[in-house]
Amino acid sequence: MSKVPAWGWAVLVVILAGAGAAVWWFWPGQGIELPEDNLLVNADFESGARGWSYPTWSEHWAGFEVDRREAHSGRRAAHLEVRNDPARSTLVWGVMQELRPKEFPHYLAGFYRVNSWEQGTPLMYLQSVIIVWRKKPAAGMNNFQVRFLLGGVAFRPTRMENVRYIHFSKAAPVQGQWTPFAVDVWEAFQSQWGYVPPEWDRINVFFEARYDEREKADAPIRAEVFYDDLYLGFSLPDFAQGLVK
Ligand SMILES: [Ca+2]
Repeated sequence: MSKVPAWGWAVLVVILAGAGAAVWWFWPGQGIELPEDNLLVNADFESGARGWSYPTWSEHWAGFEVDRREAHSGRRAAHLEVRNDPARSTLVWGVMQELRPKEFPHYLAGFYRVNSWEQGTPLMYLQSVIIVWRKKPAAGMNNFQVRFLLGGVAFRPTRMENVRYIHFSKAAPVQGQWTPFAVDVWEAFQSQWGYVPPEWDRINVFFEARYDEREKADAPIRAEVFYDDLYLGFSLPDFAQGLVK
């Protein structure tokens, strides 16, 4: 039986480590496991924009890209390139899905990443929004919402009858790293509206970067924002343990 020299084992270890790294790099969706009951389609953006949209009819919306600039899992993430538009005092970048689940989702979670953040105006922030569309309008409202503030603003950005806010963070967004967030949607609707919605026509969920009420004299705005591995469902993802607001 021939004896393998020590350098032989060292070479083998280097080869196996390289192969492992290659698998990690090329295998889509690596890096995170989201619960299987996720209501969101293509939550890791590895299938591009499939399942995601935004309110194209709204003059306040600028949309999104899915690209390979950054990725929390796999190779792709939603990319929001926030830029000042002098013609619009309010502008939103983001991704949206429209859902008709049988039960009201319990947890919302995911990851954002901010690579630059030049806050040229006070109301510039990240948020996730859940809109519940009623089957029939009540109290003059055809929908009611909870908006989860993820960073950039320490107070309520707007005052609208059908909107309530929960702060996940009042600080400026964390820069240069993927940052997890998680909220208890049932608790949010219970505390803000007095009940967990028992029925709905449909539910919209948004993940946004935006500015509001920008004055023409305000400093320029620039930000690079990414979202990846988003979750809306009935289980608390492993990464979200201890994070929930
Ligand atoms: Ca991804």
